[in-house]
Formats: sequence, C-alpha cells, structure tokens
Amino acid sequence: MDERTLAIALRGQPLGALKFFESAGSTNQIAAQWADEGAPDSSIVIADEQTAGRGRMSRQWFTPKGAALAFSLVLRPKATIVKNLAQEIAHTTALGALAVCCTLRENYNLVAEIKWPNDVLLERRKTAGVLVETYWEGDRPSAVIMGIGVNVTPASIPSASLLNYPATAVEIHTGYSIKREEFLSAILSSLFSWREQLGTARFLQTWDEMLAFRDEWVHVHLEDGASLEGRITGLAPDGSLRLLDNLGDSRALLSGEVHLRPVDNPQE
Ligand code: BT5
Repeated sequence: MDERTLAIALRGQPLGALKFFESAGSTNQIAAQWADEGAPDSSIVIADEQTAGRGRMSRQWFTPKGAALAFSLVLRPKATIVKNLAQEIAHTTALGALAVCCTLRENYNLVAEIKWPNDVLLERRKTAGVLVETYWEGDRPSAVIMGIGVNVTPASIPSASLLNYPATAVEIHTGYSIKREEFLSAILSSLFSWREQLGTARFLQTWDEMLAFRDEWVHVHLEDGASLEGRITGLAPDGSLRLLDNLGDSRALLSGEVHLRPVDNPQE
C-alpha cells in the first residue's frame, strides 16, 4: 500500500482530502488534530501500520504492517445541534459497521454480522472494529472522527493474550487474497451511500437484519460498570439493543458491550 495506488483506487470517492502514513501512532489521533486544523468534511487518514492504534475505553487496537485496513474519517456533523449525543454516536458507529458488513456481503460473498454496537464478525469472530469520537467547540460538535480497523490477512490477528474476544481476518474466509485499496474503496462507497440514509427506516432495518446473536442469550457490560443479561430481540427505533430478561422484561440499551453466553444455559 502506498499513496499513489491509494489515490488511484480512491479516485471516485467524495473525499475531502487524503493523508497516508506508512506508519502512524493512531489514525484517529491524527484525524482529530487535522480536524482541529480545519480538515474538510470526509477527509481521510490511512495508515499501513499503527503503533498506538486504539479501541474504545483506552483499549489497544493491533495493526501490523501490510496486513490490515486502518483509517479514520473526519465527519463534520450536518446538524449543528445534536438532540441526543448517545444516539448520534450509536448511529455513526453503526454506519461504519454497516459499511464494512455490506461490503463483505456484497463484494466478497461472506456472511458478515454486526456485534452490537461496534464490531463486525465473520463466523462469530471479530474481523473489524469501529471507534467513533466526538470533538466539541463550546457546546457544538465540530467533528466526529470515525476510525475503522479491518483485519485482512491472517498476520493482522493479534496473539490470543491481547484479545478479549476471538478474532479472525477476511482472507481466512475468502480463501483468496484481497487488494486492500480496492476493499477500502468499496467500504467507502458503501459508507457514503449509507451516510445519506442515516436515521431512515431502511438504515435501521438493514442494521437490524445484520445483528449477530439474535435470539441468543448475552451478557452486556454497561459503560457505568453495571451489567445485565438477556436474549437479544433486535433494535429499538433509536438504534438501542433490545434484550428480554428471564423475568420477561424488555430493556433497551444505547451503549455497552455484548458478551456472548451459552444459549442453552443462560445462568452459567
Ligand atoms: C474497537 O474497540 O473495536 C475499535 C477499533 C478501532 C480501530 C481503528 S483502526 C483506525 C482507527 N485508529 C485508531 O487508533 N483506532 C481506529 P473495542 O471494541 O474496544 O475493541 C478493542 C479490543 O479488541 C482490544 O482490547 C483487543 O482485545 C481486541 N483487538 C485488538 N486488536 C484487534 C484486532 N486487530 N482484531 C481483533 N481484535 C482486536
């Protein structure tokens, strides 16, 4: 991967501007700084390797050289007033996951699924993650940075000791090698198309159809440290995850982290 081949592969994309790094700390970090310096909407930062890639809640994201996609988009919020920040972040995170999922399905014929809220799975293993970070100017969101990491070759899979969930890479499932520039271009086409449909019934329905673990019993860690268990029944209209607990009560969660539990023994 180099700047020239990327520029050619991404020629048709409605990007604001492009920065490529053979090696970078975190593309989200660089994109945030660039946004602060005035990067236009839909600018992209791409790195062939990240040395300080990050996940949610200060976790690490592993991106070794030549094996993955790691990129961040600077998105300028279209509305100046955010009505519900948690909902906005959930939908933008879903936009990234949906774009990767749809590309894997439509371009590579793989049954990709979304592990709510921010992971893309192939055969129940994580192959991509999305990290959305919002930056403010006073009480107005000035930029949303959407970072996406996708494992492409088997070399992109971290060692088991780094993982809190099983991981995989796209080429393990295609059985043939993938041109990363073309893959990235397809993801961006999907992402910009879905961006126009954010919040529509079609967006929500497609997201809902791609949910992993539907009807399975899961454990969810909430961001405030609490947790709860239930059976996934789908998405609520605001994009939160609906769970039915063992007392038959329905709960809708707008953020958190899903851990799968054995279906046949929910109390385990
Ligand atoms: C995520 O966080 O899944 C969000 C990942 C976002 C990465 C992109 S790459 C481009 C941009 N620049 C950045 O610095 N970040 C974004 P989370 O759900 O918190 O998952 C993090 C956890 O996934 C880690 O604690 C590991 O257990 C695991 N992990 C780390 N690297 C992985 C990999 N390459 N594949 C699968 N799992 C991984």
